[in-house]
Amino acid sequence: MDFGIPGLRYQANYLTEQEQQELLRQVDAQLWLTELKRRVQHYGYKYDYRKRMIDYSMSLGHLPDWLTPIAQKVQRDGFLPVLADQVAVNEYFPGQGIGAHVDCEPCFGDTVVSISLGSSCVMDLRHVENKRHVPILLEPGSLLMLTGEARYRWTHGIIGRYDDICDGKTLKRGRRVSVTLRTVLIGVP
Ligand SMILES: O=C(O)CCC(=O)C(=O)O
Repeated sequence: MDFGIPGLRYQANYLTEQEQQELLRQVDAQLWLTELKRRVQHYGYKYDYRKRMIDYSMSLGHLPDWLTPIAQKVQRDGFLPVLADQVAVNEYFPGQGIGAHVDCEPCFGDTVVSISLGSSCVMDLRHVENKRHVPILLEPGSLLMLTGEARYRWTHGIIGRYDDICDGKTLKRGRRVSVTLRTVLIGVP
């Protein structure tokens, strides 16, 4: 699907039903961090949301075995040029969202990939200068890739709502879990 945003790719049904269920099962077997309003998990490196930074002291080691196949698949399918070394899992219950932001520029590489599990939701993309707004329905099992202009010149965010209106239909939100894969940029210590 073409949303007219250079550097954005949306791939519906990137994961099969079975792959989605298995990934969600693994996510739900792990510990959650509760420092934000929504629960998160970090792998590879912890990310400091307040300072918007990452350094070597935040290394958590290699990605766990259960995440490696999905990181390899994303690289193999050409959505990330190298293997992701940082993964953030976000959990959203109906009413929860994430503020509009551009992923930390000095922290993460040129390409960011997010896989949706559970419920659908609408993500809002907004051009940082001309404020053009493009809502995108993220369906379960889909993959969103942001690179270049989409990564740096557009914010992305999710309004904390209980339902989304899409093509005139009201879509009730359920629990959504996203798995965001990135590469960390760190200068030589
Ligand atoms: O939930 C998502 O798909 C996006 C997550 C995100 O933007 C982030 O972790 O920075």
